[in-house]
Amino acid sequence: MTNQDISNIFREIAQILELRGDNPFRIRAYERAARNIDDLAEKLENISARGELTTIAGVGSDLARKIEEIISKGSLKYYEELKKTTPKGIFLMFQIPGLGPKKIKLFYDKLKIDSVEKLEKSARAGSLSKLEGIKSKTESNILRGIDIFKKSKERILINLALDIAGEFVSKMKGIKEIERLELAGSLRRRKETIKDIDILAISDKPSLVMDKFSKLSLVEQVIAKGVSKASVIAKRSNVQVDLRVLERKSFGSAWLYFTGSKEFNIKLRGLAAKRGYKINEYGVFSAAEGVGVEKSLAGRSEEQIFSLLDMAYIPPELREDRGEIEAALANKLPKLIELANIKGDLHAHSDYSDGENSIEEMAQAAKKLGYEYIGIADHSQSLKIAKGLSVERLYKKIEEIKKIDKKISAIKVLCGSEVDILADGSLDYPDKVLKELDFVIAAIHGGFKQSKAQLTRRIVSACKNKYVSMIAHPTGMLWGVRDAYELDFDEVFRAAKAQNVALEINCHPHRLDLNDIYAMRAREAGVKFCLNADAHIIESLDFMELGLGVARRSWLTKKDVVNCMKLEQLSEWLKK
Ligand code: DGT
Ligand code: CA
Repeated sequence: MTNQDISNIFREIAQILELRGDNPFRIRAYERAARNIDDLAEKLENISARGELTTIAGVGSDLARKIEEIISKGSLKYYEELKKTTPKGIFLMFQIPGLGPKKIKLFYDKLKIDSVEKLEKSARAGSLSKLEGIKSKTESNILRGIDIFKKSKERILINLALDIAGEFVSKMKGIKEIERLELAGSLRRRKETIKDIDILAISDKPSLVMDKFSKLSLVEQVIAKGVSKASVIAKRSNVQVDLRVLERKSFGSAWLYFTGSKEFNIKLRGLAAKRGYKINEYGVFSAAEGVGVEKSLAGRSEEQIFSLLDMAYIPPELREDRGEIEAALANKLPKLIELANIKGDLHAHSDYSDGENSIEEMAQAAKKLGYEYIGIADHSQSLKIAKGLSVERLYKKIEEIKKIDKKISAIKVLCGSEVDILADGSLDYPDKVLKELDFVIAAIHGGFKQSKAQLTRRIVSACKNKYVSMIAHPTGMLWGVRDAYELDFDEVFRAAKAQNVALEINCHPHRLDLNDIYAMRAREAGVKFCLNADAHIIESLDFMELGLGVARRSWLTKKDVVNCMKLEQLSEWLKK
């Protein structure tokens, strides 16, 4: 049982209870526990073995007992009983953004709708709006929600893919015939979402490796098994995992080929051809030689191939045919930002608003990561659902942070706020309050349906406030929930640059916002960035690494990113 299996059980319990109109507190408790379990870095089994389940935020003695039952028996009686009352397809309907339990129940009771497919059909046929209280606008909203839902099912998020790939790699380390093991494909390029996981291995016993791989306990189903390639479906998330077994002498060329992207491969092949080479997954060959007499000129390592083509080594994150090949030929590739360059995080939540940990716990966790500073930025007063802070509580927090900062050595604790940009573009605290903070990160949390011009104006006017240093998750995209809102990006980038406001690369896996496409454009426009984990619990501070992938894919160097500055410089910049 993985942590996710267990959190899914809790999530489904919450959904069934919702349908029954059960006690809202009970429902929230299951949801909260599920969310916090997803964020854990450690396996529940290990925590349980130490008898420490109740130290997990939101897990009391009752839920701890249920987790223990799932771990020891592989199932939960309470859940199995509840589940009998609910058709399976209903659980997927809960994942459609904008569709709540009341409507799900109504559609099920009145129209026997118990799957996403039936729901889509009924919405298209207009039968939902024949029900009392359902407008045709609701119908089109549901169809839009179904689109977002479907999109989120086609690919999985990078953090989940990394996790699953990590499990495969760690199990495969036990296969002694494997000499070397590497990830390839979109996962190695650190794309935000992944269709399938590509793994390469070196071995001189490929068929043995194929056998052992396809029999791993992580495998749900084997879809293909050849001499040197196997494709399986993993139990987790039903994601496809491809393994290719290679010879040592062609590993570099295969790694290059299967890392992609496809567009990069095509461009590189063209370049090689111009130089009289033929390049494929087996090596680099002289184009002049006839078939059968070919001798590989390079192929052991990627470095060897780039060097034969007389170009600099291109980091995997850049391989998208966005100018990196030309830059590598001219020896003008940027020196990409690295995790070690990050000196702190300026967007962390605490239990003052909707975070799970205290300020002090957040600060200690950030210190463990080696950060020089941590910025605690809780929500502002209007964001009631996230327990946004009244002015009074904000002042209390400022005082508390001063005390904590004195108490903890070797890390600076900064007091900021994630301040809502209201519908009219004004900020959720007056200037005289903002002035008291170490920094302000402004964000849009509502009014997403405004026009492009209105939304752009809101962000631009936030940039113009002299206390605002950053704009959080600039496009508002939330994976599986909503698409990015419309913005005039050129105007936003111009304002950010002119006002010296950094745009956030929010590192939370559901956001990764700005993404690489927009961040590249912003960098070209001369904008600065800030990489923030937006952690609501200490474990999530590690999301930084996911945002780092986006930053590298966007060609960013440490000079482009404000939280690569040391504390002293950063403080200067915040004051500006
Ligand atoms: P994904 O799986 O959609 O997230 O993205 P990738 O990039 O991992 O794509 P995938 O798994 O289909 O293929 C892995 C790599 O293999 C890809 O990045 C480049 C290479 N490749 C696949 N198909 C082709 C092709 O038709 N032409 C060329 N040149 N390369 C290909
Ligand atoms: Ca892939």
